[in-house]
Amino acid sequence: MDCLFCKIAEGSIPSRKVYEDEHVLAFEDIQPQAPVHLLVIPKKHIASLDEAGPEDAELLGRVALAARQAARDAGIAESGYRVITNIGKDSGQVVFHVHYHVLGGEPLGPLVA
Ligand code: IU
Repeated sequence: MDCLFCKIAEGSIPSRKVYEDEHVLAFEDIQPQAPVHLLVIPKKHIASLDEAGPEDAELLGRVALAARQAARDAGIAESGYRVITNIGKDSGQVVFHVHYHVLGGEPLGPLVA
């Protein structure tokens, strides 16, 4: 499987990790779109949220809670932050391994202007 985020999850490609447990990894986005821009991924390969099945429910809950924890650890939880996931090409998804973007550290504009 030639998947960049699988390689980051297994450690064969380095990343700036901010959270890791048995199932989930969070790391800094290489092209941050906000003062804090983290990516939170399951270590299991799932191409997008649309590809997830009922068997992934607990894992995706872990990803959501890891996003919350990473935001707290980054110091952006009190002022607020955004968690988003792109699904498919019209959304702008370019890496086909499900990931939640955690954005914050400044007031964020509306999602659609
Ligand atoms: P998207 O939702 O698939 O569009 O987001 C992919 C993100 O992955 C994007 O914000 C990139 O900056 C980020 N990224 C990264 O952090 N490290 C990489 O080596 C590559 C992309 I390629």
